[in-house]
Amino acid sequence: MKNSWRCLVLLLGGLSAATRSAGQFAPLITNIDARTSTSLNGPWQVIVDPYDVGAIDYRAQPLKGNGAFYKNYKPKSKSDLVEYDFDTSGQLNVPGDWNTQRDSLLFYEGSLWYKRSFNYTKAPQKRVFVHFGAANYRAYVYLNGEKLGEHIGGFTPFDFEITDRLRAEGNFLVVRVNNTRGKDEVPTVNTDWWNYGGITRPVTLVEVPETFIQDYKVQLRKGSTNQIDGWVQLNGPQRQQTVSVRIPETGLSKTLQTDPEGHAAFSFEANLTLWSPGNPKLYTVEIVSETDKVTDQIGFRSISVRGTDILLNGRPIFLRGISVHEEAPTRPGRAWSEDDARVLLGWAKELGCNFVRLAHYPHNEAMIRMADRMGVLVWEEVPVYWTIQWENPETLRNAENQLNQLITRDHNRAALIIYSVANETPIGDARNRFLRQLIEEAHSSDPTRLVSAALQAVEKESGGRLLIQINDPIADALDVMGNNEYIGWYSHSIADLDRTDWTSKYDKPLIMSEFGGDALFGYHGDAQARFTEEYQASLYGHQLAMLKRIPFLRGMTPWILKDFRSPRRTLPKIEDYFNRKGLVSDRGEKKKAFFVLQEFYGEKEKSTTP
Ligand code: GCB
Repeated sequence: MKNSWRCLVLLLGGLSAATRSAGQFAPLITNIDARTSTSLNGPWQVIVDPYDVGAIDYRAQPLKGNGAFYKNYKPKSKSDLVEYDFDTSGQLNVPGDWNTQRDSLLFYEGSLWYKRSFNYTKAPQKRVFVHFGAANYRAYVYLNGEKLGEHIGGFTPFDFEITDRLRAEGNFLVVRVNNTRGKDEVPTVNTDWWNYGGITRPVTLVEVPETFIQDYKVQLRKGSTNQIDGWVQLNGPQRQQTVSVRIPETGLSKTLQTDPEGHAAFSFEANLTLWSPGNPKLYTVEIVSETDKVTDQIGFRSISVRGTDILLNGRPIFLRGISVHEEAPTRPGRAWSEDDARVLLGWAKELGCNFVRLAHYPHNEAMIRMADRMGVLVWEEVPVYWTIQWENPETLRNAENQLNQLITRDHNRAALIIYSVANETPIGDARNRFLRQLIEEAHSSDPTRLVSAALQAVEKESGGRLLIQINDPIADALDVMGNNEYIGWYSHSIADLDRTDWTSKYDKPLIMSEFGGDALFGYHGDAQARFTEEYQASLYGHQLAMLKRIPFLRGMTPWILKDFRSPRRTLPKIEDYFNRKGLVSDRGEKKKAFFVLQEFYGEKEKSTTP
């Protein structure tokens, strides 16, 4: 619980990393859709500001006067000098990345200012928050010319209270979003995905009672299939209240008393139909306080490991997965909507999946909620990717905050079974310490789920065989080992897959979290020819045969469901700034390898559980 409402909202903070100071946490309100809310989605006025002229003066000092864009100042006379105007600068849709809404912004990295006006009549004795699903990467938020605060991290939610700053008419919300990459950031400057900037997820005004239910957890106790453990957290002046937790369908109702901090923990037995991919049963759960009521749809299942097995509801399961980036299925750019989630998860199900790896950062909430409903198990991840500043305490704090914001948002989702704390990070003392801290953080913030990381193994030749061993020292702290390998693409040949054997230093389950190769949809040739569908299909065939021989393999999430944009992929006519390892093209066409994996998963499903 200790981290459940931590949120990296920097109320002070300057313009550069040097002046930034973390540490002021605003409460994160969960389950926004169940609250009284007003959407601020739609067209916003925008100003593209590559030099931050709306924020700093020519001596690089923060602007305070009317030149600061957040003032939204209008000239008072014809001699008044004002060099910006939101109203005539054009519009972009929120939510949405800016890169795919305007051709000139495709590669843009820098600041862009958003402005949206609204009227709001607040009901008496209510409080109002402005909630952002996410903005990449840094957001500076202002209401009616005054700063509300800042948020760092491109993929997690944040909110600010605006109760005392609202006017009935003519409010203007201004947000400067900056997606400049930074060496000390999470992720750092080097990735293999598009740095989509902007307010990429919904913006919502949330109205709650003066004392409201800020967050709660209602989940099965670790290892149990009939004991519900949980807690409720109130926020507001009247913290000591009687609260009840009800599951009407089961007739369950538990009454609690919150303490002076507004907190109450509970535990009770329940006879439940367990959630599983085969039967994604969700119960209506009501949390009712004296002043507030929140309703959620919650599934109950247990997830654990025993030796090299992963147990869902106490029974071994093989995770038939696929990795997914957060890109829209049928249009360019970031995904964010329920429809996007339905199509992406629909393709995964068509492939025969019971599992997805949402790489390499927290995806939007619609995705995990849809996974709950469709019965798809989920691996969630924070963007601790390749190399970051392992020695930098601010970088660690940033990663911890992103992890905790993700856990807070999703800790009631049955589909969520694994938190991954890192992807392909180089072994070393500082990195080991950094990751151990994150693993410990994930375990203590949410003991009911498993923790993993996508590692890389070491290999050697021996008597004509290629021997690969998983021996990363941080694996001893993980529940499940992830491993990425690209035999037949970046290393060795496809034929080498047939002489490869895997071992592990640890008695733990393995998920092969990546393998694959690029193919341009519709490009055909023989199975030796790079970038053809035939090469990719052959690679999958040999990979799957090799994977079958790994005795401790309990799942896989090949790379990747759909082609995705990446600035690293420059080859004309083939890549054109897309990573082509998708089983589905960027236009939704299925490649040959899709059907190779589909057949394998079909057989696997017959021979294994749920
Ligand atoms: C990896 C990375 C992933 C890349 C992929 C590739 O190992 O984890 O982010 O996109 O390889 O296609 O090279």
